[in-house]
Amino acid sequence: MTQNREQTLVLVKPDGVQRGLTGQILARIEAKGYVVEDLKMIVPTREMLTQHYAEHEGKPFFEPLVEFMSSGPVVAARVSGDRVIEGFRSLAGSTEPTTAAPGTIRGDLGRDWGEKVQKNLVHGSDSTESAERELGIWFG
Ligand code: RTP
Ligand code: MG
Repeated sequence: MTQNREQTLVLVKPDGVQRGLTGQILARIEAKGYVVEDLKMIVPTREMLTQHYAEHEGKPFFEPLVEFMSSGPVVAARVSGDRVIEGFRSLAGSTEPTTAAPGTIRGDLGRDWGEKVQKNLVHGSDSTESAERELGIWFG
């Protein structure tokens, strides 16, 4: 069988940390069989977030997103496993928590709070290129 061991960046966003869901979220990642290789809690700087969300610069939700993401501590994890990039995105569910499928992190634990930014609990890298770039930003 071909192995495709990858690493991805997972973030528990400020809403997830503030709601006390970090443990549950990490438990779901581990229960699926992925490995948490490194872990830290930080309040990200604007500069880090501008790099992290470079693809969204100029979009209407960019400013509120940076504001929200720097509003409190974020838990960053380097997670490994075969096809973990795709696998974690699937576990996280679609971006909008109101309609994310039940069974996913966003679908089970998230909802709409009537705000400008989708507070959707987690981030996961969306490609091998993004994962490499984002792990560099968060873990150096
Ligand atoms: P992420 O990058 O955080 O894993 O989420 P994603 O791929 O599902 O979503 P993406 O399109 O990359 O957007 C990044 C984050 O920006 C916030 N967002 N808010 N219109 C909105 O209110 C809006 N659109 C995007 C979300 O927090 C989203 O996860
Ligand atoms: Mg994204």
